[in-house]
Amino acid sequence: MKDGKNNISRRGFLKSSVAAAAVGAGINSPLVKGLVPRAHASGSRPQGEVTSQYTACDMCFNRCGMIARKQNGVIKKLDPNPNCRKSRGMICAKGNAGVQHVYSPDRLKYPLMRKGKRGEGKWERVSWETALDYTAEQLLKIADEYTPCGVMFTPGVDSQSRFVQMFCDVFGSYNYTNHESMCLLSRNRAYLDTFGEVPTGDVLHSKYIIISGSNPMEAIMTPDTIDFIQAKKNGCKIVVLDPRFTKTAAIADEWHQIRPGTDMAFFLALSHVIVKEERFCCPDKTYGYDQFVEHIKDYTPEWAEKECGIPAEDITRIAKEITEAAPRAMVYPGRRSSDYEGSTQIMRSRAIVNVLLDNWDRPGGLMASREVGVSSPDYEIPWIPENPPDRVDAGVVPGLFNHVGSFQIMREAIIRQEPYPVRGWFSFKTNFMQTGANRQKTIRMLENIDFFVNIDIMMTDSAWFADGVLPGNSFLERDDPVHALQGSSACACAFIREPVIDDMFDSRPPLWIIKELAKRMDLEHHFDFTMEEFRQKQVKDLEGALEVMRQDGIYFNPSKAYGIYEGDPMKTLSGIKELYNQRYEQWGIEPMPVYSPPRNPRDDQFRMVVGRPAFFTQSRINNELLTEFMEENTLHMNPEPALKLGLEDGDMVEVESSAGKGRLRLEIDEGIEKQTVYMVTGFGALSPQMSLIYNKGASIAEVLEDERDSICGNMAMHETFVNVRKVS
Ligand SMILES: Nc1nc2c(c(=O)[nH]1)N[C@H]1C(S)=C(S)[C@@H](COP(=O)(O)OP(=O)(O)OC[C@H]3O[C@@H](n4cnc5c(=O)[nH]c(N)nc54)[C@H](O)[C@@H]3O)O[C@H]1N2
Ligand SMILES: Nc1nc2c(c(=O)[nH]1)N[C@H]1C(S)=C(S)[C@@H](COP(=O)(O)OP(=O)(O)OC[C@H]3O[C@@H](n4cnc5c(=O)[nH]c(N)nc54)[C@H](O)[C@@H]3O)O[C@H]1N2
Ligand code: SF4
Ligand SMILES: [Mo]
Repeated sequence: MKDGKNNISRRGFLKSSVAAAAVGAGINSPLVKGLVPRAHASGSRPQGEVTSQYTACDMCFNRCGMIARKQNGVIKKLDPNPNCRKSRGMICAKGNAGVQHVYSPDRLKYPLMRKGKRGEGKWERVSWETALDYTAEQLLKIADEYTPCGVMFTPGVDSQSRFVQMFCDVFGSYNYTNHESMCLLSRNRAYLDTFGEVPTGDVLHSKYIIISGSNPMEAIMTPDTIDFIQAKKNGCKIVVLDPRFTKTAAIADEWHQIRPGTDMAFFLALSHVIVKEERFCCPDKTYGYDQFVEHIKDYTPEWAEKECGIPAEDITRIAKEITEAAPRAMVYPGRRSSDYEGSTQIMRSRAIVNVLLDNWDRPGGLMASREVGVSSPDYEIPWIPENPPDRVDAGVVPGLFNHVGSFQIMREAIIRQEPYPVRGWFSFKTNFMQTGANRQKTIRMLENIDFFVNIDIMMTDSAWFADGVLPGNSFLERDDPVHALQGSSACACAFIREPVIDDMFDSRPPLWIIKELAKRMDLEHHFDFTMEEFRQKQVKDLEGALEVMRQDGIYFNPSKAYGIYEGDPMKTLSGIKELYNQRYEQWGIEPMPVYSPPRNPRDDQFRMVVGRPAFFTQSRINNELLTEFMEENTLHMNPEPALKLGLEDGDMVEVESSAGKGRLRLEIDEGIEKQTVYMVTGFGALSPQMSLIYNKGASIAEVLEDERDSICGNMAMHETFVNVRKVS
């Protein structure tokens, strides 16, 4: 047993969970009460003492509060932490499967260096000393020849990714990117350019919610996923627009099978009705109201019906209903928006409806960031005179986020070696070979990469193509910095992780790896701190917070939840909510969303859309407890086109786009739009060491074409058109 300070004695634990249930009564008492654990499940007679320790899940980015139960040095079970308001005292199937994440036989055990050709799978086991020496030498060599910007850094979602960012900065590269440019940047762009801030939805207190382009019943977001159910019980009306009949559609009051890519037509028409019927209270609190009224005068419900397929009378009715519920109403500010070339403007049309609902910073509407109070310790970024003037992906789209750029544009730049060569890749906890659309292009990019080092816990497809593979440790083996969490009215909280078990095999924590590399590059002074010293700096303004994190597994800051702005200006250029965006005007793009119909597949083609099931996170599916739910992916197709193509449920089909192809079984799905197909991400692994998913199903990354959002460079995956044919 490590002497982690957040161990809970069993008695202490039971006491604290009962207390938590009582405290939580105001929030969600039946849920929390149901979770007070019994000492042991009846019938189980453990041999050694069962110890319990607080931690936080890392099976996806939500970081739900957890309690690890350990016996004889082995983690036996992961339970929810009832004190955690963000996760409402729950964990999901993926969280439960965290035990298998740690103990998977497929875990990377030692540092490996490539021997054969890339992707050939010939590896040599080396010591950490050798691996670190070689990695540092290669990165320095590239920096020497091509400047430090010659190395691209891509850390994934992790509490320690901040250290990778620091490493990138002090190494001297601007070429940092992460999952965000394949995930949520179009959403962020749109909300920043409307409200000056990216909000969270106050689902729990809402009376009317339109969910469009999100599927929170499967794409789990805490607490939203749980709160949708509670809100519905409280009488909230839920309207879902999705070309697929999802689990979210299943709990909704209304589901409209919208034509893919036409959401803007629906939302502009919604605005049209709200404005025309003078259902908006406060035009003077917005920038460009008059121009907006003029702009949407022809976007009538009758016009929109022809575009999106949703009847005009429904659009008119929904506009009336949602404004009657306002301000306790919203268009849900869903997360993933890596869909269309026009995603930012589609998202803007949704954000604008939220402006018209006057729901900003109010209960049941959109919430501004609450204060958690965790600080980000400063560090100095060196000035490197020989570096190029900007990021390698700069200047291609007007609304690029300078801090993360765009993987899509970077990959193009690396392939063309323009505007300058990038020859190194440092990746921690990402698997772009499965999550970046157009896998063949990623492989092509590697032709111009002299050295690719990948830190993962498994030999993923990305690791399989690396030159050096370093085994990272998992969340249950780690000391992590303080991590602040936001997420609706429930939470402004923070937690830490302390090791539940020792590092398995020869795996190492990210900060250790970075410190060791920094030592070899004369950069160690930047990392001259212990984890505890770093945490102390993070909580310098929160007296006693670390103790609370250790005692309860979570610290909650009871800061103001609503009315945070209270008359203060918005963080937009005009200081008020922008219907008309001045910056877009400066950039020479449409200041208000202008509808143009999506590109559509030919009659013999289908549009591929992405999404996720509740039991997998992205490509992290090589987990025995989770592949039980799905052993291989299938291609979902509506019965009508299937009949035309002579296809039956279970047939083996080939799905092919201009990017690539894959073979998998067909699944007849009555809930999917006729010219749309869908498949789950992560299967069809190239790496034989992903033993549960190697050669199982097909990889969607191989098939997805890689268009991009024309404003912010986010990957646009739903612009993919495919042909489907039967194969034997
Ligand atoms: N086709 C398709 N593509 C998509 C999406 C989609 O839905 N479909 N979604 C997009 C979105 S929204 C996102 S956010 C991105 C996500 O893109 P990625 O961040 O690339 O996604 P993951 O599959 O979560 O990759 C995480 C990697 O971290 C490894 N890992 C897990 N735990 C640890 C650990 O403790 N230490 C280390 N070192 N490694 C660890 C896993 O083995 C895995 O290889 O993908 C985007 N791409
Ligand atoms: N179980 C699980 N939960 C997760 C994740 C995970 O991998 N697994 N990943 C997490 C991450 S990183 C993210 S970003 C979030 C993503 O969470 P969400 O933003 O909810 O994303 P998706 O699951 O991609 O859902 C997108 C939905 O949009 C639909 N859609 C496709 N085209 C259109 C269109 O033109 N119009 C409309 N109205 N709908 C359309 C798709 O059919 C799909 O149901 O989920 C998070 N939660
Ligand atoms: S939603 Fe599930 S996988 Fe994600 S952090 Fe919570 S319990 Fe873990
Ligand atoms: Mo994401």
